[in-house]
Amino acid sequence: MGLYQSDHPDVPRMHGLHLFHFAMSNCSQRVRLGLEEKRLDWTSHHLNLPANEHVSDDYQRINPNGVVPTLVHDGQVVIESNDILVYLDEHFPDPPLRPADALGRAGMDACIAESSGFQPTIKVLSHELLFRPFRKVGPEMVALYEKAHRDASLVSFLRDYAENGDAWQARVGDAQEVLQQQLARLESRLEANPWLSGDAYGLADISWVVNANRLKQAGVTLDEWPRFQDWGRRSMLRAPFERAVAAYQP
Ligand SMILES: N[C@@H](CCC(=O)N[C@@H](CS)C(=O)NCC(=O)O)C(=O)O
Repeated sequence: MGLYQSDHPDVPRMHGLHLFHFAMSNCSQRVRLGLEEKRLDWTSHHLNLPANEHVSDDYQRINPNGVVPTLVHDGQVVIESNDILVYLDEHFPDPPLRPADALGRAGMDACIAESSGFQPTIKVLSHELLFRPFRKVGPEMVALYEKAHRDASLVSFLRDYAENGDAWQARVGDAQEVLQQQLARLESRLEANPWLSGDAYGLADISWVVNANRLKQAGVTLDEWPRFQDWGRRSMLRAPFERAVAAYQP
């Protein structure tokens, strides 16, 4: 569980639910969707990622990984989007978004773990297929980011993206391969269950639908995966998806 003991002086003063997020971040969309499905009120702290607002010392005291989202609930910091979903379901159990039986829960947990493992892949694909026309990153930006961000792997990601050379193309090739393997696993899970969470819509669906939406926006062909396509369409028809994801899209 992504609980973090922050020493930031503002954190203990945050009552209720506070979310540090970015409109177009898929990990932020996931948590906003969880909050909407639960119909919870929350206070927004919007950080503009392309403007590097998350790279400040101040924010890295709240989230040591220097990424969004971060939930603060009555002074408790929770990081990692999928851990935040589970935290919300534990603290606000109505409506329940996890199967009641242990076997069902284990299946759903495994599917959520796959979503966490898929983040580096969707990040590469998003940058290559969707963001590149809008997100120009030059060497000065990389240098500024490197100076301020504590995570070396994020720095090397940004450098590879900015240079757009062999290292970046290798990332894209790997991501395309992982994508097909992952879609095959999801397709097979949907052969046995109407939802990725099992019999009913739940946390695994919330976790994955933001990625399905990203693939759709990026124009990825999904003809080979009809169950996944149908599941994505059903999941995106839900009213909370409109409020948490679609409403934030430009
Ligand atoms: N495992 C983390 C990943 C969070 C993450 O990578 N967030 C992205 C946006 S989706 C971010 O803040 N990136 C900022 C950066 O790379 O500088 C989670 O699920 O919360």
